[in-house]
Amino acid sequence: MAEIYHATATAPVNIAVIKYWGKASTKLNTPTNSSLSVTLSQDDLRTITTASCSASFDSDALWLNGAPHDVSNARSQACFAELRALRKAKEDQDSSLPPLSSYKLHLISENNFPTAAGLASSAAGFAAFVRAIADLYELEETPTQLSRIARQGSGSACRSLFGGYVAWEKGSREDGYDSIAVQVAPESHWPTMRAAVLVISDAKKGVSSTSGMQATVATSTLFPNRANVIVPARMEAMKKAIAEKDFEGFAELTMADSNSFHAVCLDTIPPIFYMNDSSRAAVRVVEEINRCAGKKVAAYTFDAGPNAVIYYDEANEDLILGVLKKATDHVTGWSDKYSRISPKVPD
Ligand code: 2P0
Repeated sequence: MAEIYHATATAPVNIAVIKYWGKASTKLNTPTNSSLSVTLSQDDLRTITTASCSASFDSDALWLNGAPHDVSNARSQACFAELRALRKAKEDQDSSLPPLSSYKLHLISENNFPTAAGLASSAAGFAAFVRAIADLYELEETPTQLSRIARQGSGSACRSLFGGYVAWEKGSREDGYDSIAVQVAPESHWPTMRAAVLVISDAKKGVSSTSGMQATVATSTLFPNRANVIVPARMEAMKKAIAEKDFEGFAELTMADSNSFHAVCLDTIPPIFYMNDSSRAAVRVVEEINRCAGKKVAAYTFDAGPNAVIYYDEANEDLILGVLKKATDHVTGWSDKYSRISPKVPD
């Protein structure tokens, strides 16, 4: 029986505070604008993936939460090809290495997301996919170098190779080589940041991110201003707010950018609705918390679905979670479950 080589890796979920929405190149999976996210704790939300390879395997294969998944798509194939090329270069330099680059790969992947979380999993999924194969191949590439590969699997995945506060710089090269993720600050820089995930629906989203963003780029008249003017300025302002641990600045930018993203979705033809009445109730509750506090102590953000992620500082936890808990009794459509998630991950 041929030897089986394997390695296991985990990757966390990230939630963007400056949103990625729009592709410059669908082939390279490069974005129209840079984005910035906070990585959540692996204790709460993560994908764990075991990659194995062997001369005895017949084909590349992936099992996700126990079910077989197709890997013939261009995105998975791009990740396999790039990682194999890096391994092959190592083997060419050192003939004592086993020829893993020529073996088929098997991937077994599990999410530990709370069943009703309804959170996007492609970011953690492709980050763990790339990390596990890189570990199996004993690649020495840095997380930023690997982010270039994960980006081709799913854009937001490039940010899940880091903990803390992470920017995906859109890059300017034709070949996408400089469209990569970098850590803006480690988690330890601002360790009191917290996030609550308010589950509104765990249903699969109606419009996929990929088709939604392509429709927005093609039809929204608001979109060019967002991508070319608004977001570049917000990226700089957000990096400054994080550097200075300025929660009010962070909150203002986070909420404004979520609203801007959902506005360009509404401006798409036909319009895309990710937020619903229960999402909007969450916005009103956060606005009310901030009004009563006399300053911004909570910041909502919504991705391509109705669930709210609410960032706050640990110092205000009792206030924020207390109000959210009370509100869940009155707002139709909110699950009584919400997760308090710490963005703490090892750096
Ligand atoms: C983000 N989203 O920055 C934004 C905000 C959704 C809303 O990244 O086509 O699944 O795989 O590159 O990464 C979702 O898009 O899209 C996303 P693909 P992805 O987190």
